[in-house]
Amino acid sequence: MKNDGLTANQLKEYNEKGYLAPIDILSSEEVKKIRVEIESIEKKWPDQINGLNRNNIHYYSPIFDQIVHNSKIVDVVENFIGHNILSARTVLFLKEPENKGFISWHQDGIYQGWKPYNSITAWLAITDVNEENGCMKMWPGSHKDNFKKHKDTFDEDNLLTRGQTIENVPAKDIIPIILKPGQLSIHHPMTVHGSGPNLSKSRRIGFAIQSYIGTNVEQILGKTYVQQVRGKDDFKYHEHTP
Ligand SMILES: O=C(O)CCC(=O)C(=O)O
Repeated sequence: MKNDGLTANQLKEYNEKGYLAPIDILSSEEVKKIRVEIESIEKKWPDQINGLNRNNIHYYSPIFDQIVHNSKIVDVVENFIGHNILSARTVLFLKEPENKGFISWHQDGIYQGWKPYNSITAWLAITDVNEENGCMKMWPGSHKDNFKKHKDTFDEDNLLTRGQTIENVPAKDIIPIILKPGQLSIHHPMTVHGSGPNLSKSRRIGFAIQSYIGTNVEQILGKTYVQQVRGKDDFKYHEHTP
């Protein structure tokens, strides 16, 4: 799928299913540089991108900052949330080889505290991402049905903080999001999704911008730090970081 402006069918697909993938963004050379950057950060500061430190790598790594501001990604996002765009936090989702870590079924928007739901999560594959290594899986159309009850399980292999999960997700409807390095998937804040463990012998790495939000979006649960990505912020609801 080429990202030279989304087609009417792609726009329709996102609106109907609550996600869109794959979208070509980075070349293999660009992806190689990101792998080198991750490995060099890990060498210099071994605990820097573990656990909670997987958050907001774009604040200290220029390469990740460039991804957040990548015009191809922002062009895609603009189709859905308008021209005045902020980025909130980012997460480097790194699953080590043969690791039990998984992400239970959830909707991003329920905990983000943003209203209106004018936001979108963008997830960039840094490695091949497939069913064996724990790709994301989506429940198409689930974004149309409001928020669902999340049960806290505190499962130790669950990479979500409270192991929160939606029960009774219909297995027959689930679609795996298979991506090549440099490809993007995007999803709506109410789309139910999750991901399985990495059963392969290599790392599975994805970089999620969680999320891009329209400047008209307010925070009702806590505080959001943002960067201006495109357009201007006439609302000034959030604290801007450099
Ligand atoms: O990387 C994963 O496996 C899941 C990521 C996710 O749930 C998200 O970006 O919303």
